[in-house]
Amino acid sequence: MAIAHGEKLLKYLEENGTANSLKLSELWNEEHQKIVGTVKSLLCLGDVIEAELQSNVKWDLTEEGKQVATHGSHEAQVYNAIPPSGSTQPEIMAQASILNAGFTKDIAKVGFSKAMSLGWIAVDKSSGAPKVVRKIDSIQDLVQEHLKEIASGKNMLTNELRTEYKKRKLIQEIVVKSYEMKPGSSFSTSVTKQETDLTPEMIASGSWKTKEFKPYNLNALGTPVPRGHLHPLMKVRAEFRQIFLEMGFTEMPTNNYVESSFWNFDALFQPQQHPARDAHDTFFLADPATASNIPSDYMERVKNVHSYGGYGSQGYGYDWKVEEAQKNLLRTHTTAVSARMLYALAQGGFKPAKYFSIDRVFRNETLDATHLAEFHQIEGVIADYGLTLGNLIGVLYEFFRKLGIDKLRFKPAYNPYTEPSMEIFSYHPGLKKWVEIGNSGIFRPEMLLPMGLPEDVSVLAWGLSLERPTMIKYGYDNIRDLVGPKVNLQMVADNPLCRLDK
Ligand code: FB9
Repeated sequence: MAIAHGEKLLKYLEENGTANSLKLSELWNEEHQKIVGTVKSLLCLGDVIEAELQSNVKWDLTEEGKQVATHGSHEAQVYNAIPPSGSTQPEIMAQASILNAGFTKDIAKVGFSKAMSLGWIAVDKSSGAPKVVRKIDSIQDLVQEHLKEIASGKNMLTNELRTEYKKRKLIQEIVVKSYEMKPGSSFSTSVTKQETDLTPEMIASGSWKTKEFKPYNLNALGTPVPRGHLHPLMKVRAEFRQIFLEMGFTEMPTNNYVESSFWNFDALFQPQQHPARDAHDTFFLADPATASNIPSDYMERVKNVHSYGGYGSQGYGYDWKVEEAQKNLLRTHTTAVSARMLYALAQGGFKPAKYFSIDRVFRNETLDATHLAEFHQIEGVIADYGLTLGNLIGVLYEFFRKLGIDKLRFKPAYNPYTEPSMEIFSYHPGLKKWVEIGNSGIFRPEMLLPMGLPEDVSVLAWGLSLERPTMIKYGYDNIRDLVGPKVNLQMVADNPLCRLDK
């Protein structure tokens, strides 16, 4: 099968030694893409030719520039719109604008001031109403001449003119890719395209006997099969889930974004006047506004510990209100789920347990490049007899070691529901500084004992976000490039697998 322009190109190469696809398309008055197709077909035949892809920057006309090259510059069109006797400015503007078709800019506005500055026109106020008149009998429209030269492939512009025309959006830089060719080691001027299919007709007619068939390319990759892809957040979630499972943790059921204030705050000994419980920080639900399924005996113990103390605590000494506890909200942390799980653990005989959760939480906070009104919280919880802060630190070292982090520092912190509490820091070699990577603590007795947990049981817990490590892992600076309505969904397919500890 012949290759279009194939033998013509080979003969040109034999006579000239080299060839450029762009120059051939101009020489043969043929579309450049067709010449490129010929080059690619010849390259498939083996070493018949050698071709190197080149990128050249050239100047070309914008759509506006093409209009000016055809109809004249804005200033020339305003000049030509003025009759020998002169005219009023509104008449000129109206007439020049009539010529607007195809121009992206208003000719009159651009042209009038340019023609004035060139001294082609003037406003005559000597006789009553101001009139626009020509100051010279004829003009040379250099802009149009220069643009016609550029359109024809010449580029004689000075840097100053190029800058001016670029500023007026009449010309633009374009990158032109072309193939630079020379004869290959198996060069020949007569080639035929190898057949890629053995057809029934070839077999019936016997024509296959005289045809050349393209050898199988056994290195060719298979066609990618369209399939689903995990979002980077879900890839990283799977990695964290694996780490928890390897450490013997059980995943908590987090399939309730809507939570009562009781489980989200009161059960955690977070006082009802705490600022985090304000609508500025929390999304409260209008419907259903109130929760009704809170265990009444447990709620009574929570009320008492808030108002009067107990279990060695003095409490907060305020009038605790059930209505406040019944307000429904979007959970602000997965620690609400941890509270439910620990309460359940206390019913029917305590046994040590290790739980984890990774799911969405919602906070009515100021949005910025790294914070949205929702994020995924990762939380680990360990309930056992006689656990200490040393155990918590040891578990944190093991957990973060599995993420490839072995340098940790701990800073005393405050959480309403843990005492002591620690912020967790890790040294970031890239940023050359210590960065916060999470928070942790030991749940307070005022939280655990009203649940019914034995007095010698202590519960360790820590948390971090899923978005922060994902942004670091995949190199995102803005959270909106990772989640939200403006995300380029192709990134879901393009992003590689995640290996947190590598
Ligand atoms: O994730 C956070 N930082 C982080 C985590 C990992 C990381 O790299 C990975 C290892 C490779 C890099 C950074 N932070 C917590 C710290 C900051 O990003 C912070 O600015 C944002 N925090 C969120 C909350 O902010 C409103 C991250 C989120 C967070 C903070 C605290 C907890 C959970 C999530 C908690 C808790 C907790 C404490 C005690 C008991 C139970 C739960």
